Amino acid sequence: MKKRRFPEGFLWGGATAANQLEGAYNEGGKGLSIFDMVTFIPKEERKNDIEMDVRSEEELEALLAGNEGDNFPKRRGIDFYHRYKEDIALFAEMGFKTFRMSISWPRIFPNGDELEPNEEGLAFYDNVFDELLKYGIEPLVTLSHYEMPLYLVQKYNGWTDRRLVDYFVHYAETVFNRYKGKVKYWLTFNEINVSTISPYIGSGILVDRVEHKEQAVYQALHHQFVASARAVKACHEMIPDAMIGCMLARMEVYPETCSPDDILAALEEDQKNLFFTDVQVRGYYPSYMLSYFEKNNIQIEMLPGDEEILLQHPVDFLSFSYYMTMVTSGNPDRLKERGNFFSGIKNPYLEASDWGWQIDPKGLRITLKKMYDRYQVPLFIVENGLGAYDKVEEDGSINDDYRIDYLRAHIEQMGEAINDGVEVMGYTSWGCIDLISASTSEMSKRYGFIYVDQDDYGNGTLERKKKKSFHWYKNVIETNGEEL
Ligand code: BGP
Repeated sequence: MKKRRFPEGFLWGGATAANQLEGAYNEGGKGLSIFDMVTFIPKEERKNDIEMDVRSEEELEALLAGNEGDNFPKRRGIDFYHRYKEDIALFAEMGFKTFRMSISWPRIFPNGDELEPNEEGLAFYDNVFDELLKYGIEPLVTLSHYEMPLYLVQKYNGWTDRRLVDYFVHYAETVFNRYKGKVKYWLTFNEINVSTISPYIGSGILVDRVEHKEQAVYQALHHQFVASARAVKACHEMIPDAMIGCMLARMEVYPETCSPDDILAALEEDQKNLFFTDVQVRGYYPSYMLSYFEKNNIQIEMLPGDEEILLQHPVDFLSFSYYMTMVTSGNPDRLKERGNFFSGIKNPYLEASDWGWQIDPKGLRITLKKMYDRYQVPLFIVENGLGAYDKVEEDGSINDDYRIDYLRAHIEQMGEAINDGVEVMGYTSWGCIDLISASTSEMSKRYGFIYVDQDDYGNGTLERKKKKSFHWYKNVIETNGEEL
């Protein structure tokens, strides 16, 4: 068997986000976040798996006034807030070199626009980082993972308002300053390209309040780009040995056939995503996007200095989530089918998960090669994994061979990409411990090596159990990816 060349010091680990695991949504002085108002819709009632029911303005008002109405399972998370020591001990047992987590912005600044941080929130993350470092696990911290303070949505309509740049930078500087001795790896915005699909989740925009949706989304994104670049600048100044990256949801787009029309359609679809990394890694707006703005009557308001800040402070590395690939066509009628999660067209060569996410390990190798060719900066796969239903057997075991197969095939292809010359810093599989799903708020869509006893309605003991994949992944890390 060919030897894989995972470099020494390769950062193996797992990934999570505060809003999906911490719980304690109203403890420790935390303000409400945008995710605290996403409703859980049972599978039978959902029209599709990307539907997220964001509440109305009135409900939002009621939430902010403390009149909470029903209780969403999401708010309980998996209670990491109180159980982090137990969970981190399990990560350490698997041999994690790194743990991707996010800081909940409203735990530090409950409203988002105040000057003084909430000390209790800061202290919580001090404890979490200390616990990780005790085991030699490097924290990899996302500053904003779908969880801005809800107040910023209500008062400013999220990132459409320029003032958020300063609020975010103040938040970033506060946590850089506090954790400079503890955290070396940072990410600015989780899946920054998601705003074009879900403006609320990605940029905190209530679309009912705007006239031209795309205009509002791209203007908000401009503010996020500037905020991200200013955070990069601050991070470099305040923590000289740190590395800070951008993060996007990476989905390769395949043409349905070799017809030039399909190939052009796939290229253009992909450019809409590459735009995000072009700005954050290369440091400027690409001409294809400026032309798209012109054709669609979108005017981005830039202030003097914006272009300089983007150019002078690109990210150190590029990270992404990778779950699936898409297929597109130059023929609009073909796109009306719904056989694949994002694009309509089903790829007949691939299987899909129970949620219609088409599984494509080789696509990971393709995307790694492409992104490295384009940018020549280190890459980091910070999310990858299989959402699946798990069964606890009578003897308490959980035999998740399907998950092992999925991860093995992807890690194998990542190894091939490294053999092809791609520089990869690390790999953190998504939801290393079962947590609440971002797109569906389900608990039963599980990704973890560690099972958590809780159902979609928040019932269960929250007891943690090791799955079969726990032992498998431990060995992968121990052998630095040699034994899969
Ligand atoms: C990514 C998000 C994560 C995560 C993951 C899996 O888009 O960054 O927060 O949840 O997808 O998605 P889901 O939870 O919807 O299965």
